[in-house]
Amino acid sequence: MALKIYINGKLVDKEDAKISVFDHGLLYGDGVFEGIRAYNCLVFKLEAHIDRLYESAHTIMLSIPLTKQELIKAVISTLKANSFKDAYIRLVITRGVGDLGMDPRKCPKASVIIIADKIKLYPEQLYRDGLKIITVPTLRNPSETLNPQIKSLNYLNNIMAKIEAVNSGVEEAILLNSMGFVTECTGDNIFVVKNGELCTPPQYMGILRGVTRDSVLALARAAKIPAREQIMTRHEVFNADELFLTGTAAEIIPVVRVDGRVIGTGKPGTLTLKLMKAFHASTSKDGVKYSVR
Ligand code: PXG
Repeated sequence: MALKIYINGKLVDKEDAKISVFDHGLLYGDGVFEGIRAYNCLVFKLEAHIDRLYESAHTIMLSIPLTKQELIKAVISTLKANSFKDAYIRLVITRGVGDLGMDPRKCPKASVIIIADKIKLYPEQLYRDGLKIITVPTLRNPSETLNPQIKSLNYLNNIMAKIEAVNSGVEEAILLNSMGFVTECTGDNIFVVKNGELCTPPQYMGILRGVTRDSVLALARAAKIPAREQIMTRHEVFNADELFLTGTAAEIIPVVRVDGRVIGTGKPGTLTLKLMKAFHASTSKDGVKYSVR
């Protein structure tokens, strides 16, 4: 059965899921998106993702032609149409069809696209052994230029960093800001563990406030693990007892080497493993339920 894609109110076969070359999402990266996961017929943290999507859209003055409830319904319909119990969901809102000028006033209606597909994960082995990552020359967009809090269709900043990581033979990259402080990775937030305490860079360092990051902070606090937002340099990263990344696609993934330095014991840490367990347990709880035939 062909994959069913939602475009502007219709569920169509993948082959027929097309948008105009005049769509400003394509011409200018003018739009916003979300990456969401469904676990065993539960869309994890769907409301948090929807809220963030509407906030991104509000900031770029993009009016989503559906209410939040209607959009939630459309996500569920897309999952049901594909009989997916587990899925990776990509919600994309573009400025819509305009002319070749960048003026968004020429785009009368935003396009709404929902793609649900099988999740592609990092190989299981990387969760057991941990990732090797590097810091890259590309700096994170400063908030005062393009706020990373807007999850926009302009991901070149992140893609540049990804290219630099891949060129060096690793999967992920740490991006610093212009002051040399650690921000985040290309599509994941970063956490260090030091002396039993969990630290992650604060939002004002110029990061996307990840939904998974928020979940991990809440899980840590519930487990009485001290957790705080703290600015950090590479020095704190190199000298961490444990290090891990968080994101919707990657969930929690341990990191064991940064720029050639071994982190902690060189193996995923005990606190990291504990949080991975707690996170997996939480994916059956916090979200919007649905059923498939
Ligand atoms: N930082 C950035 C810059 C992101 O794009 C995260 C952190 C983690 O946020 P959540 O809410 O997912 O915990 C993201 C999320 C990918 C991919 O292929 C990841 C994201 C977006 C697009 C693709 O891994 N991002």
